[in-house]
Amino acid sequence: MKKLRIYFLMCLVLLLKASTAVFADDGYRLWQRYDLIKDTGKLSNYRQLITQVIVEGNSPAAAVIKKELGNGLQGLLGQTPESMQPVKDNAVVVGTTATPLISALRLTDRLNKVGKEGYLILTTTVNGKKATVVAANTDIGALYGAFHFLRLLQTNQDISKLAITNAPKTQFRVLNHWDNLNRTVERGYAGFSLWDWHRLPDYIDQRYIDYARANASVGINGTVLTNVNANALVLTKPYLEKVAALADAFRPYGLKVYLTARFSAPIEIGGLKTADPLDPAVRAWWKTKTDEIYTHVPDFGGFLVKANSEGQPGPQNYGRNHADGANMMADAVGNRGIVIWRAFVYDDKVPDDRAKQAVNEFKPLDGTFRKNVMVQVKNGAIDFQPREPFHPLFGAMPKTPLMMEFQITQEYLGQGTHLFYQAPLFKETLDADTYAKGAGSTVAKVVDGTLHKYEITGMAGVSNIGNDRNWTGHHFGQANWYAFGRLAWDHALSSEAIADEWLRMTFTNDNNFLAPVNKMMMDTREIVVNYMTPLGLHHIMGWSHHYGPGPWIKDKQRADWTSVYYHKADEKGVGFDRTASGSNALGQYFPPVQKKFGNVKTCPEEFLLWFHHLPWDYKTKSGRPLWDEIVYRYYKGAEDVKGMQQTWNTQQSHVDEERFQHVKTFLSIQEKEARWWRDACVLYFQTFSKRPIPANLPKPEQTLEYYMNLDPKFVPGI
Ligand code: BDP
Repeated sequence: MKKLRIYFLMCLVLLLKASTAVFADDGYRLWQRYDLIKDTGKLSNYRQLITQVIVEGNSPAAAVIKKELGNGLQGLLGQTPESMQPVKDNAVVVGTTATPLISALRLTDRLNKVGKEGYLILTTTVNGKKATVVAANTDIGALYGAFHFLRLLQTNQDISKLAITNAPKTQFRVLNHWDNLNRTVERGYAGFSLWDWHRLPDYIDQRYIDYARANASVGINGTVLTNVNANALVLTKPYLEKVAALADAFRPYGLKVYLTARFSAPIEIGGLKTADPLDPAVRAWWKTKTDEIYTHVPDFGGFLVKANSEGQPGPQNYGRNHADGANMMADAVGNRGIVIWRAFVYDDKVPDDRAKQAVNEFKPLDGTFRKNVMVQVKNGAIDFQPREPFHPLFGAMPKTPLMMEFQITQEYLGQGTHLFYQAPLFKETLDADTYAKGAGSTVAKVVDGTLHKYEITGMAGVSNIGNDRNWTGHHFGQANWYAFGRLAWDHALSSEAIADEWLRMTFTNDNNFLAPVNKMMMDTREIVVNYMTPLGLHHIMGWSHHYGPGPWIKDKQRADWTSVYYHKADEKGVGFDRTASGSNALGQYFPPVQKKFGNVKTCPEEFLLWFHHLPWDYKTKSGRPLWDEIVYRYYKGAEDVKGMQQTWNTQQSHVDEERFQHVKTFLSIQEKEARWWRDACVLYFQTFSKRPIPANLPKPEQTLEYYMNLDPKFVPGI
């Protein structure tokens, strides 16, 4: 009897475990969840409008569309629409100009406007039957259209009268993985690299497919597999075979593979004595190597190169310039692909202002690059800070296509554990006006090619993806991957709209959840800036790993790797004078921008200390003296994280337990670390200002010495 009871108890435990497993959600499915639509009205409406799905074509991409729509609709509608012809009423027909049903619709004029990757989604008739049509010029366009259609259902939109014309605004929409061949990820906070080089090429992890699906669903069409601090080994035959296996897995999803090229590869793996880009043997080596790559990967995207930056080899080692280096590789690639040459350069001599170096080196080269070269420029001139003014190169190179580089991974934004929704940061840069051709010459117009009529255009995002089960470490990190893809496709989308889509697909369509959580996401930008680097402060994080505060960092081998170089705090005041009386980095912008940022009265307060060194008693817009304003912002930032926690805590009923607790725990880390930033920075700057922390604010929890002595070990990402 006793035995029986134990047996029953054990069964009960197992049953309970199984049922929580069903309801728990580890976030693996990202925004592609395809759970049964909860709103019963919508559900029955969708079921009526989608009784049949016909995907035309036999290509691998068409097979992917069939599978995705099959799984998606089965999940969302709870029933599988039939797929056999002839067309009946309430069909969804997906195809291209090359497939019979779609070509018979004579959509050529409209399709001519959407290019290779665009699509139409129309409520119309096919063979006299009422239908929803997803039409494109290519299979990949149709795939993007199919994902858009699924998104309409996932976000509970009206699909009864569709007339959508959609095409990407930039051509190359690329993730940059800073993944090393040993699977560590530079500045990666979500586990190890997805690429299991050791098991490749034989073992194709399902993750590769799901990665490609997720990218295709937001229109990302390229992936640089390896770190910009490159290892030449990836260009050797055994690795190229592995690269080819990944490229084969990604191809049906329209995702092309790119590699980083180490400039000294001809020496390291080619046995040459030099890597001089004007040396015929070096040029021949790159040509042969590139041809070899194309035998493995016929649609290889091209190379991404970091040269003469942070100790990486480059053409300057041989007295040549960036164009000499880029053009050599561009010639090797020819019309098969592109070379993306990074403008993130600075040498190791003490510079007058690191912010100026890219313009100094690249602007004179405008017009000297081959047609298939893009220069990839970080959003700001220093390095992915919580807030930076737009990079002065945008607008300054009318004859060279400039590709935007954003950092999706949160190196300077709380790394793996802080909730920071990046779309507002991306948008701030894209919407900034360069005045290159008068008012309205936004960075977005430079990047999408409309301002200077660039022939090729692109946007890159440094990936935040690793082998953590939920891909990005923080569940909300997924939103940044998503937002990058959506903005690379269409930079005119608003941050709120992107957050809304993502939240609906990732969590729920319930408005009681959407409104407060969307607001929380939107607020994170300002909150993080406040508790890390308010009022234009920048580059004051921990040494090398860049984790936590480190405004005291000084006396390192390079001045521009220290914090004191950037904040320049002294007894008189704080901030980097980049006006004509200082480094005059401001002189690199067009005159209206110079004028605006150069005058303390018109300089937006968020960039104040980026451009100006100001006395501690300088009166800020709030009426508070600068010192008090800095303190106020640090405290406000830290306090606002508590508000985020409160918002999240009220959402428990809308979120599965696993993700709810995960986010909750990470928010408590963020809250703790926001206080760490606040207290460490305020105490440090106080040693210069010699002013009190207003009495109504809580005292810092520890001494400055305590914070300065913190020395976290094995921080991920280095
Ligand atoms: C900095 C990172 C470093 C990268 C470098 C780059 O700290 O790890 O290698 O940028 O973009 O932000 O090349």
